[in-house]
Amino acid sequence: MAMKLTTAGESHGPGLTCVLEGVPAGLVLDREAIDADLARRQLGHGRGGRMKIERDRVEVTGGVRHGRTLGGPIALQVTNRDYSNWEERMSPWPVEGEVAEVHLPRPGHADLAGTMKYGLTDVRDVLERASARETAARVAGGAVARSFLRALGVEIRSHVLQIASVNAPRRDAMTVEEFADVDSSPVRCLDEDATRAMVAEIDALRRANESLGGVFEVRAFGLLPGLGSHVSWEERLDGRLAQAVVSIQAVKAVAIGDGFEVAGLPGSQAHDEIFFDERRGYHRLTNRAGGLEGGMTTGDPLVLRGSMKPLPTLTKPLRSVDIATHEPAQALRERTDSCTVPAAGVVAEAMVAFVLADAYRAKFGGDHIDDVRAALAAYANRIAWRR
Ligand code: EPS
Repeated sequence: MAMKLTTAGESHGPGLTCVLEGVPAGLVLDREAIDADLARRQLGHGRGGRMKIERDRVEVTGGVRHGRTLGGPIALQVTNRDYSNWEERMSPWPVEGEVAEVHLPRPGHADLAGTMKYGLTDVRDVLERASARETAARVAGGAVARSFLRALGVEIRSHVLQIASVNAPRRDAMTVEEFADVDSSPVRCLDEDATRAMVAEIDALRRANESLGGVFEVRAFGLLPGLGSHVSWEERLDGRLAQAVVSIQAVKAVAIGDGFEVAGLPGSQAHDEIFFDERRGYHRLTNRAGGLEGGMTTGDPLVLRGSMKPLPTLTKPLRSVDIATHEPAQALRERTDSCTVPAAGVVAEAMVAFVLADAYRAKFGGDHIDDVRAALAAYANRIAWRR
């Protein structure tokens, strides 16, 4: 059984939809938990005026009855409150008045390649779908995947490690409990000094009409060894996770475990030696691999970082070209966020949740959540998994 997550919707259209397929029947869903993830995605110092308009909440229009999944596709909707300000410009149907086209592609956005590829003359026909507003739908679907994983003992968390030039100290082993207060930091960073410096950096660069990128980290706890597979490239979980996280708007790189750092180490210091004792079974004292070896989980926590470029919509725009006249022009200037790294961490949790949920579905099958639990218990017993 494979899972599938599909989103539809434009940034200023009527709303966003997520259809999630492959969730077993009998899973208890909590509407507040889905809404809590949607609200967490709206957080973060550096968001723009749009977040004062939206109050993202989920409407479930399929696949769930009385708080339990039915085994069919789950349809989730998030309304765009801002649509009321864009009804004429974004109506799905023809309108009476003239709607001016946008002809000024932003460097770093999908605008130019998108208009060329799809044969469009209005940049808005590309930017509306390319916008990171779409991630609200991913987070809604990811929250369902997260509920499925939670039923199997898996928890996913994220935090911010870097915003522009400010770095928080990287930590080695962490527990789920250490993330308890992460959303109370205005930049979702676990280090107080770094939080203060990040907020100051955002304020300073925003005043200078700049946008900011950074690095977030996602960790998943409670995974069994052997999710994913070494046998073919498509089944390698590291590849699937990297694809899912790099697909988040503005994310340019993913590191698993010590990712880029291991490149500079001798082999003797780059791996996690294997030990065995009766109480713990197989175990490691380090986790440089970030919980993945040979495209499979090792049973240690998954550790993954994503690097985000500074957002390409700038209040002091870069040089571009008018696609109607080919004359030099300044890129489109729109209301925007200056920094969304804290939100990107929440979106990455959702994408990681989806990929891990899919890996559990692939490995354990089952039509009802109890079938999945039974298959998982039999496997844990076969491999004598002790954690
Ligand atoms: C975005 C531009 C901004 C962001 C938006 C992503 O929207 P607007 O153009 O309406 O000001 O706020 O993100 C969201 C709406 C969201 O929910 O995250 C962009 O160009 O990608």
